[in-house]
Formats: sequence, C-alpha cells, structure tokens
Amino acid sequence: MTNNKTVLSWIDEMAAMCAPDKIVWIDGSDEQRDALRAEAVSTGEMIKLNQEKLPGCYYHRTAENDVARVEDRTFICTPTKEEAGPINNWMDPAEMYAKLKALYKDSMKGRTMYVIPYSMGPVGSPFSKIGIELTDSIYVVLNMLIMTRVGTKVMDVLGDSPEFVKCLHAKKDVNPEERYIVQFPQDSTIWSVNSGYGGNVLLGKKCFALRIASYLGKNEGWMAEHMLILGLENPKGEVKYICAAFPSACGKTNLAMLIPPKYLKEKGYKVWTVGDDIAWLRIGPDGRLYAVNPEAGFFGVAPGTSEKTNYNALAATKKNTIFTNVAINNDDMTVWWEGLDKNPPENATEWKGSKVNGKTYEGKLAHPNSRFTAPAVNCPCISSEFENPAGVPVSAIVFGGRRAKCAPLVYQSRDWQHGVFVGATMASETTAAATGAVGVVRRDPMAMKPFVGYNMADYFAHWLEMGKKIDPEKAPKIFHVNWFRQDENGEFMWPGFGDNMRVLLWILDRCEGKADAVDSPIGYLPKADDIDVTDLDIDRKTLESLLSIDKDVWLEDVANAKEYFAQFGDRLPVEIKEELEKLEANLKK
Ligand code: GTP
Ligand code: SPV
Ligand code: MN
Repeated sequence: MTNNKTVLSWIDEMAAMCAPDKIVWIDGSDEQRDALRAEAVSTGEMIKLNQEKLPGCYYHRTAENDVARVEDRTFICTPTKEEAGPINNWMDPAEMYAKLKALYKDSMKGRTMYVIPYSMGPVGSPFSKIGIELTDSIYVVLNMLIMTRVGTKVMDVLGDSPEFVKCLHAKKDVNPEERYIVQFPQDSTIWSVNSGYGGNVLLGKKCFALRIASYLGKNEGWMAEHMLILGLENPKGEVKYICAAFPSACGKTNLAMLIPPKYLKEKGYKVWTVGDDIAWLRIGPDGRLYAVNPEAGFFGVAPGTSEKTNYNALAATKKNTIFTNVAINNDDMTVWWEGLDKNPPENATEWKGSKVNGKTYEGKLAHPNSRFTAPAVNCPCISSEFENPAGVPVSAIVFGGRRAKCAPLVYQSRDWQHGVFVGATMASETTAAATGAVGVVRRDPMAMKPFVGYNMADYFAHWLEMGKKIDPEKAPKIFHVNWFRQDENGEFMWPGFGDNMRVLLWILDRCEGKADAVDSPIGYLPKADDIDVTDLDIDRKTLESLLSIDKDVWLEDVANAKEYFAQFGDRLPVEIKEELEKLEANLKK
C-alpha cells in the first residue's frame, strides 16, 4: 500500500517486537470488512445480531475487568514531569518504553497484526491529521472502520511524509495489573497494552484526537477539545454553530442530536449534528474560530438512549453498528439496555454473558458504560457540513457538568478571559465512563482532565493565547450550563434532553445581543422570563431556583478551586488567579 520508508521501518520494528504470525493492511474496502466480521463471528469475538432488524450489526463483550477508560493507568510521558504537569500520570519515556517493550515482546505470536491507516478529520483537509494503528484485535479494526476514515486513500495523502501518529495496541491477556495507555507527545507515539475496550484501544479517539492533538495544537496554534459541535437552524434557515464541553457521560451525544420541543419544531427550528465528542478548532482566514469533528462515527453511551431521549442516536444504531457490553434479547437476537424501554427481554443474556430472565433480574442487564459504535452517516440529523474540510464557524462555546447544587441552569461569562476561567473551574460528579467511584465531585477543567496531553496550566495559557488571536468582534461567547441540578429529594429540577433547546436559544440570543440578562457575582444570568417555557410543565419557583446561586455553596467551591489551582504553582496564568480573586470578592460583596 505504500513505499513510505518511515512507515515501513516502523512497522518492521514493531513487528519484530510483537512477533505476529502475519501482517494485514486494512484498505477500507467493504469486502475486507465483511471478511473480518465473518472471522470475528467464527472465533466468537463478535456475535452476529438479527440481520433483518439490525443489518450489519454485531455484538461484542469485553472482559469484566475491562469496561471503561483506566485513568490511573494512563500516562503522559514527556521528557520532564513538569511538561506533563501535576494532574497527569508521568514516567520517564525511556523507562516507560523499556517497561512496555517487555510486555509487547512476542505478544502477537499466533496472531495477526492489522495495520490501520486512518485520518482524523476529512481526508486531506488542512485540519486533519493521519495516524496508523497496529493492533491484534479485529474488534478494534471494525470499530476504527466506523470511528475514523480508513484505508488506501489515507496512505495516498500521507505519501512519503514521516508525519503520522504511531499507534500500537496489543490486547495481550487483558491483565488489569499490567494495563497501560501511554502517550509520548514528543514522539507522536501511543502505546496501549492489556485492554480491549473503547477509549483504551481505539487510539484515534481520546489518545490521539485529544491527548496527542492537544499537544500538537499548543505548538501549532490550534485546539483539540472534548466538545460536541451542533448547528442550530432558525425558521429563517440560518444556522449558528455551538461547541459544548461536558465531561464523559454528561450529555454531549444527547445535546448534539437534540430534537426541539414540539412548538419550536413547528416554528421551524432544527438541530444538526456535526460532532458528539471531539472538536478540533482553528482560526480561519477571516479571524473567526472554526470547528471540525475529527471522527467519523459515534461511540455513544447506550443506557438511557431511547426513542424519547435521543431518537436520532437510536436511529443511527439500526445498521452497521457494533454494540459493546449491552444485553442481548435471545428471542430475536436484538439488543437491550436500561432506559431503552420498559420491556426488558425475558430471555436475555446480560452483559457479563449469563442467561437470565430480564423481567426479574435484579442486576443491570447492560453495563452502565455499555456503548454503541455507529457510523455518523446513519444519523438522521447529520449536518450537511459534516465533511466540510474548512469546518463550521463557532458562535458560542458552552461548558457544563453534573452539579447537584452549585451551578445554575445557565450563565454567561463576561468576556473571553472570564470564559476561560469558567472552563478552568469546571467540576462534575464522576460517571461510569472511567473506572473508579461514581458520583464524586472532581475538578475537570474544560472536561479535559483525563485528556490533556501536557501541563494543564500551560493549557489554560494556550486558551488565553488563542483568545488574543481571534478577531474580538467575531469571538465566540462563552457560557456554562448545568442540566443536573437537584432538589432536596435528589430529583433533577430541569427536564433536560430536548428541552435544553430552550437554553440554547437564550445562548444564541445573547450572542446576537437580543436577550436580556442580570449581572451577578458569577456572570450574566437569564431572568426567569427570558427562558421560553411554552408547553413546559415547570413552576415559576423551580425555574427561579434553577437560575439562582447560593453564595455559601459558591464560596465553598471557590475555596476548593483555589486549592486545586495551587498545585500548578507559578505556572498558573495570572489571569486565572485574578479571575478567581474577582469572583471571591463579588461573592463576598
Ligand atoms: P461520552 O461519550 O462518555 O463522552 O458521554 P456524553 O457526554 O456524550 O454523554 P451522553 O449524551 O451519552 O449522556 C450520558 C448520560 O447522561 C445518559 O445516560 C443520558 O441519558 C444522560 N443525559 C444526557 N442529557 C441529559 C439531560 O439533559 N438531563 C439528564 N437528566 N440526563 C441527561
Ligand atoms: C469518554 O469516556 O469520554 C468517551 C468514551 O467518549 S471513550 O472512548 O471510552 O473515552
Ligand atoms: Mn467523551
């Protein structure tokens, strides 16, 4: 497929270490994909689902100990610890390479090494970057074929260039004690071993498109962010684009594919999906910020996805989709998960593989982090700009997380610097997307805590720097939202999902200077009258409470943020410190 000397000698070196029986290049053809599907079914790696109801759909179950990203086993191996910063795991690159080489040695004996050339972003776009993943897992190959643009066309664009990200994955024996997800930013290299799950092994996603790409972006003057991209079309047919950063399992896929409430739909409002997880942002020739989705598919959380909550995501999973760790309905070989409907299959296989009666089973039939891998082209609301190599112009940036008490439904930052501070002070309750405790509040700046490929303090500085380069007249306005505020009984106060559109409309109105706001200690808050609640069953008191802030809770949060920022020492940009002091003073006024 190529004469590229850098590529060929790197593959030789990796093959000498891993010792596969054979090497197979992935060309991106349907024939090869179909043959791999058949092979995976014959070995039991994948299960064929009902091909009438779910054409091209397959099922995969991972090891019980291997169901989410492993943040404590994820490393950023820069030459010095300072470059990786205080919140990333770090090890000296030479030491890490030596440790991993021992693990990779002969790990592919008796197995095939697949070579996957892939493009993050439309093939050949100036936004795009190329990676090559070597893996011994057909599951990884089939997922990468959905999540990225793969094959000969990518090698044609690469030509003789040595500029590609070198990704190596060996499933080995999925031993959690020896599992490593390692980024070497200076070498554009990613090594993953002993996992077979999602973000740990689909190396184009979090490892490349966020960790390595954030490092490249810092050096090259662009940004890689954990953000969805959506286009909101008004009844006049004008489309405005919004990027939103929420931590894992906090609602990006849902917001990206939102269906407006009935009365807004009837007026002619529509939402178009450009991306649901990652955005690469560059300043265009006109001084505006533009966004591209580097991915080609959705690796979405299954539980909670239903016709009602996310019709578009569900529709996207009806063909050529891989389901991981959901439950199987053995009567008709379809899939089920909590929240799909109120009718769990009687004749079920739960995610760990036991046959159970789903109607009476007490445990979860699907793992809380079970996922679908669906091609973006399947999505009924995929944007016509999805393949636009120049990206879409960004009007607003939205940060958000799960905050039971602190953050109001929505507020706007005063300017770019304050907006960067709002992103930097983000916090959220942890979810099942990563191993570890669920529901614990942790600071997660810009939803990038697990994904920043260098020192987080320098990342804040890069955000501030980017703000200076964007034409101030055209700079996106920055907001914060919280769909997850709870009342005294622990119930969500805001209906969420499609009704989040009501908040997006206030956001876009603010961008155009059309909506009112009240100045508060934390930024601009909407007045209760400014959120359109037509047809919505919400009382005035609840709405007012959603838009209010409790100063004592906020002062506690300020103290927590101050402690958090202290770990960055002198590297923390003074602007962030100034904003924190301003916020504290405002709250004490
Ligand atoms: P990653 O793929 O891990 O990055 O997750 P994500 O940010 O795309 O989250 P996703 O949209 O998959 O939602 C995760 C969970 O949050 C699902 O169980 C959803 O049902 C739930 N959720 C999403 N939006 C809302 C909302 O507006 N309100 C409430 N209460 N729950 C929501
Ligand atoms: C996330 O955890 O943010 C995901 C899923 O999008 S994974 O690809 O596993 O990182
Ligand atoms: Mn994500």
